[in-house]
Amino acid sequence: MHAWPASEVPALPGKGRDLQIHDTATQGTITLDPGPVARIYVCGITPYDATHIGHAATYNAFDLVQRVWLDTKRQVHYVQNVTDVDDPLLERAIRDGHDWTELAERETALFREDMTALRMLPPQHYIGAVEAIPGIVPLVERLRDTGAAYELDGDVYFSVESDARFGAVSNLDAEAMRLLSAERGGDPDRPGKKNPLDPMLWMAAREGEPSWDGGTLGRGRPGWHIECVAIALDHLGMGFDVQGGGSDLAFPHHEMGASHAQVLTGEFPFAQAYVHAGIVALNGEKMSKSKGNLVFVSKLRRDGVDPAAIRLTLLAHHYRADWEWKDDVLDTAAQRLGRWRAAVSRPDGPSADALVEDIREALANDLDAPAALAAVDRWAALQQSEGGTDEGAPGVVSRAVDALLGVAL
Ligand code: 5CA
Ligand code: ZN
Repeated sequence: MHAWPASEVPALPGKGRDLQIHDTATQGTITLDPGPVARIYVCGITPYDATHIGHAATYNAFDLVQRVWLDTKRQVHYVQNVTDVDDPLLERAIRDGHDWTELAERETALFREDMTALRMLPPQHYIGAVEAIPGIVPLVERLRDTGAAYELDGDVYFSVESDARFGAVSNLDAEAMRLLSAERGGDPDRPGKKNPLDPMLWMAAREGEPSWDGGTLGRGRPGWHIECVAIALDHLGMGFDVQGGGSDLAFPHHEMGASHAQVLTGEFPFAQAYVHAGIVALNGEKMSKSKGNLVFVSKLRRDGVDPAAIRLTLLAHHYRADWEWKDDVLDTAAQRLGRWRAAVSRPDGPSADALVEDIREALANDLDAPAALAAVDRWAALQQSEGGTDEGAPGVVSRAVDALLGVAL
């Protein structure tokens, strides 16, 4: 699949410092130490509805991770998937009388437009589940052949007991895992499973549903977790720096993915850090396609909202916080954008050297975007009240806000 066009990242004087980030697995802040090429996998959308603000907030967090790395003069190798075949997509296509492939293509195209408008850096590899199937099948066969997976009425399940480290990503107790498994695509109540938590790796072909050649597995389609594992191992390999997604992916998705990969390769860890963004709500409930309480990025754009204001709204919330979308969050961001644009449009201003370091420091400290915005606010206020004589300053601020926060002034 193709991704979307990259917006330019302006070069800044000096160099940023290494990223410290909260890791769900160790439940603490760790300093990442990527090589010259930092590696990140971010779980992509299931394209049965348009990009909403919750998605955008999560992708904003991982865009910041990359901007911090780029500012340390590293390259970034970024991989993202598209879950372009899965139960919710097929159910929605049937409900609306659409062809599921057309629905997936249409919503993925819209997602690309939204990401471009929001200046999110594109992945180098943007891979659909369907195109990953030839790589998934041998992994499932290998898990089955080594006894880490078993068949149940033609479907193939991963045995969580094959991984001594199972549970170490999300740190949940058995009861919490069981509840979340039922809520998030698992089938803990299906009779015949070795462990209720065991997730499906390969689903045998169902009447009326799409299916693919699965070699010795028979026709069918892949489970959700093995999809991301196959794509990540193919393009990044074990031990990549960051596995990212919203906090609803910690369990079961990232837990199962780590187990699949660790059992497959005998290596540890799958990812150095498991990083999870908070959940955006609307009217007191998680914004979600299944509930339908959504604010779409594309709708806001059609209504004439500046994408930079949408991005500033996301940045105004710490990525780990759960927050609620309200009408005034966008007004506040639009006003801030107006103040910043006025401040950088003057020919000179107060020195920006300290500001660039403040933004760098804020972001390197567990992506504290609100602190970065506060620093720019202070510079803009000083520009407004006292001005300054540094002729390069407005340009430096403009470039720093673009390079580090993805906002074009
Ligand atoms: N295709 C899978 C990942 S492999 C999936 O979860 N797709 S999704 O479309 O449901 O979500 C895409 C990303 O947006 C995930 O990281 C998810 O955690 C995040 N996300 C979904 N809803 C919200 C929300 N309300 N707030 C914050 N992030 C969200
Ligand atoms: Zn995923």
